Amino acid sequence: MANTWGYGAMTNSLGDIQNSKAIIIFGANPAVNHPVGFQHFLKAKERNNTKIIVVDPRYTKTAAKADYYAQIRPGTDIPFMYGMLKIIFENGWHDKNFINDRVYGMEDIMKEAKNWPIERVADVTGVDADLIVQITKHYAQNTPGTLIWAMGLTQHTNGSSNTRMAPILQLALGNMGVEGGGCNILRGHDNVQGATDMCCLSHTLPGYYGLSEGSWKYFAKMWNVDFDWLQGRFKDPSWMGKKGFTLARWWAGVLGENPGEDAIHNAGTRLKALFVMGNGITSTAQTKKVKEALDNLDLAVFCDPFVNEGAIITDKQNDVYILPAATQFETAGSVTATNRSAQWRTEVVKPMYESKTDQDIMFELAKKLGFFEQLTAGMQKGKDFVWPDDATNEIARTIKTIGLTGWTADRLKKHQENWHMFDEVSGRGYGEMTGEYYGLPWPCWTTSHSGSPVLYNINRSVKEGGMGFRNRFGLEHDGVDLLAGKGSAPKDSNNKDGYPEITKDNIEAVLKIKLTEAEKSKIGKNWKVDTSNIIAEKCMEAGIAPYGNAKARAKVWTFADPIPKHREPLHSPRTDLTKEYPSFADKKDHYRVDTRYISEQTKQDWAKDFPINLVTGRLVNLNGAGMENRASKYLAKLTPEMFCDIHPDLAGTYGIRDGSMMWIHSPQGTKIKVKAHYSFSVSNDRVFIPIHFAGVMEGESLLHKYPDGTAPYATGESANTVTNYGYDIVTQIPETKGGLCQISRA
Ligand SMILES: Nc1nc2c(c(=O)[nH]1)N[C@H]1C(S)=C(S)[C@@H](COP(=O)(O)OP(=O)(O)OC[C@H]3O[C@@H](n4cnc5c(=O)[nH]c(N)nc54)[C@H](O)[C@@H]3O)O[C@H]1N2
Ligand SMILES: Nc1nc2c(c(=O)[nH]1)N[C@H]1C(S)=C(S)[C@@H](COP(=O)(O)OP(=O)(O)OC[C@H]3O[C@@H](n4cnc5c(=O)[nH]c(N)nc54)[C@H](O)[C@@H]3O)O[C@H]1N2
Ligand SMILES: [Mo]
Repeated sequence: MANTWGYGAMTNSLGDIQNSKAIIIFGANPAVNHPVGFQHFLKAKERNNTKIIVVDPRYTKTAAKADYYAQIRPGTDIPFMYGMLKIIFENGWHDKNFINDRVYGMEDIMKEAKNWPIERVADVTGVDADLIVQITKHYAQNTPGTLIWAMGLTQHTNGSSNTRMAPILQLALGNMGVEGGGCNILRGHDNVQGATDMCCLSHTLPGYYGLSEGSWKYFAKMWNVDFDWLQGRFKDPSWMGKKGFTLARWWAGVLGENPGEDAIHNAGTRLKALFVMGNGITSTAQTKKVKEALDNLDLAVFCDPFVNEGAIITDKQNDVYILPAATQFETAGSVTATNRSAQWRTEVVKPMYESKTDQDIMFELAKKLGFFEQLTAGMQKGKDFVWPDDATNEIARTIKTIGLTGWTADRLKKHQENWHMFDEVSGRGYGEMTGEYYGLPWPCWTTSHSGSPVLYNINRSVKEGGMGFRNRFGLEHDGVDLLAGKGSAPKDSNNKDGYPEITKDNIEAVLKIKLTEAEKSKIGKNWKVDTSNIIAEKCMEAGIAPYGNAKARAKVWTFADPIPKHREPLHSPRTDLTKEYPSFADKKDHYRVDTRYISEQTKQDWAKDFPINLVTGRLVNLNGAGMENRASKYLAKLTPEMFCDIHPDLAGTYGIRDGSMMWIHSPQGTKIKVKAHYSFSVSNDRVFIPIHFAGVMEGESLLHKYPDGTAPYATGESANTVTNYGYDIVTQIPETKGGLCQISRA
């Protein structure tokens, strides 16, 4: 499914959490959203007495299993982590050798941490100073500790800073590259990691190759198509290198042709058609804008096993199509799990009734549009390709950046057939599978490589999954060496120190080898485009990671904030703090749409009219936009209607009774009508609403719009009708975890 809201990948794995001495969770609720994976957390607790720390604005089911729980104000995780770092640095609990040898820019973090004395952190985050001290002490003194995050960190205007801050905390403690440590980011959808790696994104090619002409040419070669033909598909060559619209704001592409708010930069044209494959659409922030955009399309197509509620919320009458897509059980192929490991799937049943698999729908479309031949030319046998094997093998041949060379269809199938031959904690294979880790977690550098269960682990040889940090941003910056320090290369390496990424020109010097003339004539320019695989093979023999051995960057000099800085959400309940910690400057042409930051934040005193924090999140019985599960009688029955968790004290102030209806009003002037659920899981300055409902819009039922017999068992207002404007400065993820609202009796 083409959904890429998650950010990053697990450095370790779910099983490896059993090796952790401490677990700290920021903005994730695995007891509800990853209940199978959560068993590993509980096993760590039972077996090793591992303590669980939960930082979340509401008391969740995960918090109920925690030893320490901090009820943080939404959008203030950076101050919380700087508060921890200040205590860590002052007590000398940081890992000085690790920082010295393997981290760039930590001095700047130390400097910024000084600005966060505990009283200030307590004031900004709303968490007691004593509790922060206790949490820090426990976490710093019980290593290795693992740091978990999910959507509570990413869905903010400064979400990308959050997701840099968390690894910095781990780097400071030397918690990276070790079993039981790492940043374990709990990914979302089934195969969302695979969708990200294949770059169902608008700003990169598959495997995170950039949009440079060099990358396009490499892909043209691997896809077996003419570069000029590819380039000819764009209005002019310059558009080939530009980022596209994002899922979060495609609607602006339809509406934004008029200059003003959300003005677009799209080669002088608006978007006219929308093709949706595996997204619920009502899950997009600002659903009323989404509706307006749907209404204004020339053509809307939804490929979905269920009635996509995008087709329900629109008033568009003509040229709206729902194509019956088959489900995952009716197709086969490789998918990628949250820990970077692959899984092969077999078809359980043939596509039922008139449904077709997603790939067949895409093939049919490509035929009608006249480029089926080019679309499939990369698969070895051209027209007679075998699906999905040849597609998987094409990926293995092409994607070097994250090391998918070893992911051939045959190897992945063998792993599927031998599930029982792997250890649940380490992923290590037995018997016939000896020498391989389950699912060959990437990077899997060659067709005989073991896979890499723990990223950045220098205590293993590269052949067995060891590696340093990637050398990606040059050899030095401002005179500071960016390569890893002396003696900090992976085990059993020809080269004991830091080294650059491997190229045709430096391979002999770095690996301390001699290539034959025949090898020299075949080898590619660098490890990322070496289709001969000679670089990777030679690297394995020499114990060298093809991508180099560098320092992790705590400072990213090209970002708006080179080191993570606290910035209040666009709509913050603390107007006093928005002056001290203002948002970013407005950003023109951010994925083709002008995006407001400071101008929105300062437009008015939002907190005066909208004094309550709006927190959104998930329920265990429903998924995403929810149609899939609300169409199930039994799952729908568990939460038959849309509701709002509200503290009785807050509800009382507004005269809202438990079980009565209430309105939630947003700063954009939208509103939803939902049932009040009294709950002590939220404090009296915030409310919580689940994201899984649709079928009611601003108090009005849309039930009459479902095709006969397709209405789900539960309908309700979409949370996203009232989630606020606000988009991450790097990724454009909506600020769906940091808005404001006002409430009233209905
Ligand atoms: N049952 C079920 N499971 C799912 C899904 C589902 O819909 N239903 N969806 C899947 C998908 S796509 C994803 S991405 C994952 C998401 O998994 P999670 O990220 O765990 O999901 P959420 O419940 O959206 O958010 C997690 C927590 O973040 C908290 N939070 C909100 N704002 C902040 C903040 O500013 N700081 C901090 N520290 N916490 C904050 C919320 O209160 C919430 O408890 O779940 C996956 N699993
Ligand atoms: N306010 C707020 N909004 C959020 C979030 C939040 O925390 N708060 N979370 C965000 C996140 S992380 C995510 S991932 C999104 C989730 O939002 P969506 O991605 O919209 O969620 P799903 O309901 O899982 O959508 C998947 C759709 O694909 C269909 N489908 C299932 N299997 C197949 C298949 O094999 N082929 C095809 N073609 N279709 C299939 C389903 O029927 C469904 O309609 O919501 C985002 N929106
Ligand atoms: Mo997600």
